[in-house]
Amino acid sequence: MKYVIIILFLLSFITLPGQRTITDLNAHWQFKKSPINSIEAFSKVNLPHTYNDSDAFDDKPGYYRGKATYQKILDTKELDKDKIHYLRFEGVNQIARIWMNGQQVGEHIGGYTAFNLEVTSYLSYDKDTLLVEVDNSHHPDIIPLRGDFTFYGGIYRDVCLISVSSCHFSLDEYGSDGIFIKPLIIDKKNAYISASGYHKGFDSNLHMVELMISDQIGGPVLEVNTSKHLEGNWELKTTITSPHLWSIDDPYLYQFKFRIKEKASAYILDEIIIPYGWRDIEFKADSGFYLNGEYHKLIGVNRHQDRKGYGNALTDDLHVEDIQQIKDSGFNFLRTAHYPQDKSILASCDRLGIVASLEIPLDHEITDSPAFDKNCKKMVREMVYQYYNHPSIVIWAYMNEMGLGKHIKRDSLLMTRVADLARDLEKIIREADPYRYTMIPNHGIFDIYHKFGLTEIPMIIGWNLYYGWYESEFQGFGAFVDDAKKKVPDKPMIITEYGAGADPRITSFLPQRFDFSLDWTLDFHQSHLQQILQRNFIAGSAVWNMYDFGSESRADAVPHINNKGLCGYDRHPKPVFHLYRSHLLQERIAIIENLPAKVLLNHANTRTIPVSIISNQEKITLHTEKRVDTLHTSDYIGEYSWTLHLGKNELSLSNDDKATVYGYNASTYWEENSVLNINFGANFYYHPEDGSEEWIPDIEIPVDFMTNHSGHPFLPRNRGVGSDRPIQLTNHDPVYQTMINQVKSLIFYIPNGTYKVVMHLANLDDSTDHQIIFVNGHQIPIQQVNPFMAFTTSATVETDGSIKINFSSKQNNTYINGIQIIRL
Ligand code: GCB
Ligand code: CA
Repeated sequence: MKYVIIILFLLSFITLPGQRTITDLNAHWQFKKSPINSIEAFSKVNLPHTYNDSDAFDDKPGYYRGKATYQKILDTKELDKDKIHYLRFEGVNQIARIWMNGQQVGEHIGGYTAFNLEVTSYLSYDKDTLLVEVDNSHHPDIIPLRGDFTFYGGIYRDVCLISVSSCHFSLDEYGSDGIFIKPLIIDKKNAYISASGYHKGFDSNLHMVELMISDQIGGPVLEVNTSKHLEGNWELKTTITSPHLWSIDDPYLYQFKFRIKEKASAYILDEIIIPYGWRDIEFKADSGFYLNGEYHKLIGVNRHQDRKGYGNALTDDLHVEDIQQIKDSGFNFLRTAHYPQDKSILASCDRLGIVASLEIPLDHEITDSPAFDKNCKKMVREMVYQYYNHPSIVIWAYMNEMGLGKHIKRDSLLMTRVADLARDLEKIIREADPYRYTMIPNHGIFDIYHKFGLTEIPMIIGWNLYYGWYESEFQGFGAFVDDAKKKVPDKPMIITEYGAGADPRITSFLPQRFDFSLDWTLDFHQSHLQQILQRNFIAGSAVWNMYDFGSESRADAVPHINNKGLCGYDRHPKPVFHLYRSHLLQERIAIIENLPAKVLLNHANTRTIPVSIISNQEKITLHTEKRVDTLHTSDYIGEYSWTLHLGKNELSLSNDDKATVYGYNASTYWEENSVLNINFGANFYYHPEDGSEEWIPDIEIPVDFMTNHSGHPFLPRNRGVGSDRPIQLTNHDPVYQTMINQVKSLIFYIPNGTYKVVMHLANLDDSTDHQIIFVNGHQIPIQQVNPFMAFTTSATVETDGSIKINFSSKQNNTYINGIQIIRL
């Protein structure tokens, strides 16, 4: 086996004469998480690779932000000595310094764009040692300085070696193809083609540039060529009649084959193939987005590039999978969150028909230094040049929420600086690409952006709005955008972000803001989608976010994760994902959600339970055990919340799609179950990821099953339930992040038998003092522990009809986070 691999490896370096060859360099690297000259031993890795895939998720605050070293021995014996050789790195976060055989070849700043480095003169054509020192330390001159996402370090996108003839399309233009196809005016009959670019080693007496266009199935369309060139530039112009246009529903791509040929022999010296689609785009301030003259409401998502188990080091198949899922859900718009993403993402948008917006990672903060500006300007150029030929891209954006945390008076100098930088970046983009739109996404404080001109400088204004999450009311959204529109009537508007957090493990029949329940996000998105659809001046919107993503410093229900995804960090859809599908897709969808929730019924044996049903059907029939309910939708998205009255013998609900709610009669609970988990201070059900028994919120337990004397839910914040701090020594943070305090006693009415009572504790509150707990009169020891650290203590008891737990402390600041009762 080894033998075969070596042969393949050698073969891969044997280049064809003439055309460029591209050799994959992802395999067999040596890695150490320390600087180049450290004595630490190397370990083996393959690319793409990050060194923060685990430390950005552990209990220890922070993650390694520093230098790391990658080394690879290149076997270059078979490499063509007549060619010119470039290394291409698609993404290294965030500074890369490259050495070949001990000599420094170059450096690249910025973690989200590609770069090429010529290495020809460094090669020995035998064995060459390639060393890359990567540094993801905070650097005041390199963006992002701040942001709600993890800045994973590493060579996290692909690396290859490109070998070209001495006459070739330039590889020195900001990491681009060196070819730029301009989407010139299209009328339905003609597309005017203008392609230009840079070449190296070109002699107009000997060489020519040729463009062959073929259609999607390879049929020839036209051919043009030129020998003219001016200081390394070339340009080709032609017209094509009756072009098949690129659109969302029919993303038709032509194939543009660019060649440099020897005139005399027609010998091909270099060739680049670019899939390209013609489309005409227009944003109107009043009525939104037009593609080839046809109106489209853009309904889309943001996407971050990391995924569970991988950090940001995803292979292309995983990137492409995401875009396929986005398209399959009916979305037609993508904002690549806060930075340019892998080329395979944009290639997929081209191929599948998704309109895209790209952005440089200038988020929240700037540094007042020439080096900072210089880096931002270079990144903007790299973005525009590298992604120029993607028909799916319609917007270049270049800063996000620069007014966050700023005060209109106190920070006026700083905001003026931001606006100056915005003007510079805007100018660079418009000069480099006058065929697309520009945008600045702002957060929901209108005045600070308007005052300093950030609503005037770009062609489109983006708003990131969180009404019903950081702000209290859903309806605040409509009020904000209506007001903003009145104040800036002549600019197109896009909702660049809106979203609410949901832990995939949490459901609630009484959803509240900041409880991280899946149910609250259903209410949130139902309202927002409606408000967006009602307003024609909103050209488009992008949910924050399609997927949960890593944000190391976050301490929500799932620490280190931003949970605003429609799908989880593992890409598993949450219920709210189906809400969008039901609106966007024509096909019938009916999903009943609410993870299995064990509803305890009191002795009256009836209860009202809201059930979340998502469907685009007008009528849905539900078969419960004893009856058939017909439910009617009342509006165009599909009303999704019905109320079912569970009666005595109607404890389980099912329909063709899924069974979801189970009822249990309190008086017979212990005949059918052996474990009861209660989460105190919570309004939500917690379903552990490992599939173990769910935790029922104490407020869902009927009083004839359990009574609580004087315990109050702990509500430390002005929003949500429980603590927003991560809890150490457990993965079940939602159990410990909520508690009741000042509790005197809890009484469980329970059949006679032997039970183990396990108390789950984590002190969330400074005022809570040392407490003593008695279970059926027996004192059980409680250690004094650090706050925010989970621990349990237990007692086994024989009961005669009840378990009584008494709490006492000197200052009556007793507390309990969770209790398990296990029948032995
Ligand atoms: C924002 C930011 C984004 C955050 C998001 C949130 O406005 O632009 O980076 O992740 O809010 O979830 O708070
Ligand atoms: Ca709790």
